[in-house]
Amino acid sequence: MISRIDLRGDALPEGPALRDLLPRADFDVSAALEKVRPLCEAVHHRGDAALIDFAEKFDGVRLDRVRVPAEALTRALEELDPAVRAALEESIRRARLVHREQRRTTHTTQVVPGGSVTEKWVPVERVGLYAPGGRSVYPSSVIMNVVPAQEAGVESIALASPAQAEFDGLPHPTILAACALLGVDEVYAAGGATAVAMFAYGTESCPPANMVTGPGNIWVAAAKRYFTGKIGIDAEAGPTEIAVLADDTADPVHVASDLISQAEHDPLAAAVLVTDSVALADAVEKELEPQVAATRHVEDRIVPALQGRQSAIVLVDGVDEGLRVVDAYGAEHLEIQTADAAAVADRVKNAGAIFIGPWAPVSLGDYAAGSNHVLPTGGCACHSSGLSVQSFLRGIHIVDYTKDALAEVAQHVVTLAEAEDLPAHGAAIKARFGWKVPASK
Ligand code: HSO
Ligand code: ZN
Repeated sequence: MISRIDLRGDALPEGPALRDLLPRADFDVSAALEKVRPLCEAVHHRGDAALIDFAEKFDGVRLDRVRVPAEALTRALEELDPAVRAALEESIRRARLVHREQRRTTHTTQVVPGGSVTEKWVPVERVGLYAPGGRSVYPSSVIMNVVPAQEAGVESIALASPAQAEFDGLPHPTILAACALLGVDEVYAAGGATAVAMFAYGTESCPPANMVTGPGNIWVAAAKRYFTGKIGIDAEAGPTEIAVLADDTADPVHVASDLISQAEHDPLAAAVLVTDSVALADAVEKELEPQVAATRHVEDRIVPALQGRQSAIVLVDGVDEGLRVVDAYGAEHLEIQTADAAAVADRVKNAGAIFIGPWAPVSLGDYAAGSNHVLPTGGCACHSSGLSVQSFLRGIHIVDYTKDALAEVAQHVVTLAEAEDLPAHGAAIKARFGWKVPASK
């Protein structure tokens, strides 16, 4: 069901070579880029008419408008299963608790008397959030995108999700209900790359956005790349990944169930167990069979995900070596199921989110820990973080210097300008002091 990679003894290389030995999905966004270009340009030139044609082609339903009417949002909330409503509300409440504390405050640094730099945090004005609606319909992802944007103070929030033929061309009703719960009333039935294009270019019914965030398939990732530079994006999210660093104290039933939980997302999802215990590796492998047999989405997602080259059990000599492996891998989600799990977690350098011990499975984080589940995949955790309030803020530096404060550093500025062969930069300083630059202190 799952392959093994033995990195015990001399098989564990030093340095960057380790990364090449670790399993990873093929997720070639550049190849998809050429395919999304014509879709994006059709939306640019034909606006809503193109979105309506694409919904017919890809989602099999002819829309009479792209914007979801307010009554449909109200109705979706009224008809929502009360248990689902209660769970969504609790998820929102916890996410708000965590994200509210991420707010940045304006800070002024007094560099010299009379000279200060203030960093002011300003929310992006308008964001477009994307919620997938094909293989996956994730109202939880609506929460994970909307809450940080709202807590950042974004004034204009729009959401797009694919038209569903079985719901008269509206997005999935649970997506609509989640929007209604969150107070998002601007919702569009648009899917994949064309939804990203709608936000990037704007159409008759949807004003353009400054930023697009949200998970999606390879076409969404390719469209985000197509518009990079024109609009802000969160990340080109790839297939979900879980890595578990475990020793012989871990419960194989828990480890197997957590690996399967993320394999359930996609045939390209990755499940990686890193352990120094052959007994645990054997027990987890044994445990996978009955657990996989007892769930859904087996043949189309879980089995190909576990059998794919992106998933493996990696054997190492000890927890220290395991830490080197998980740092080289940079998992989207990393569980630590070892003795002293918190201390081990503290030593991890690269991961999108870390889950400590037996009572913090990734599923908890996916829905109701309060943490965000939009996290860097494909090793991007080595340089990027997950979605947060910070993702929707811009820090603007405000420079405020008096004449004396400028005089104090004027000569240094002129010297550096000359060193860079940019005399006009120096002249902009000299002109303020009658062309005689005061000596720097
Ligand atoms: N594990 C996914 C998020 C998700 N799980 C949504 C369930 N629903 C990526 O972090
Ligand atoms: Zn998940």
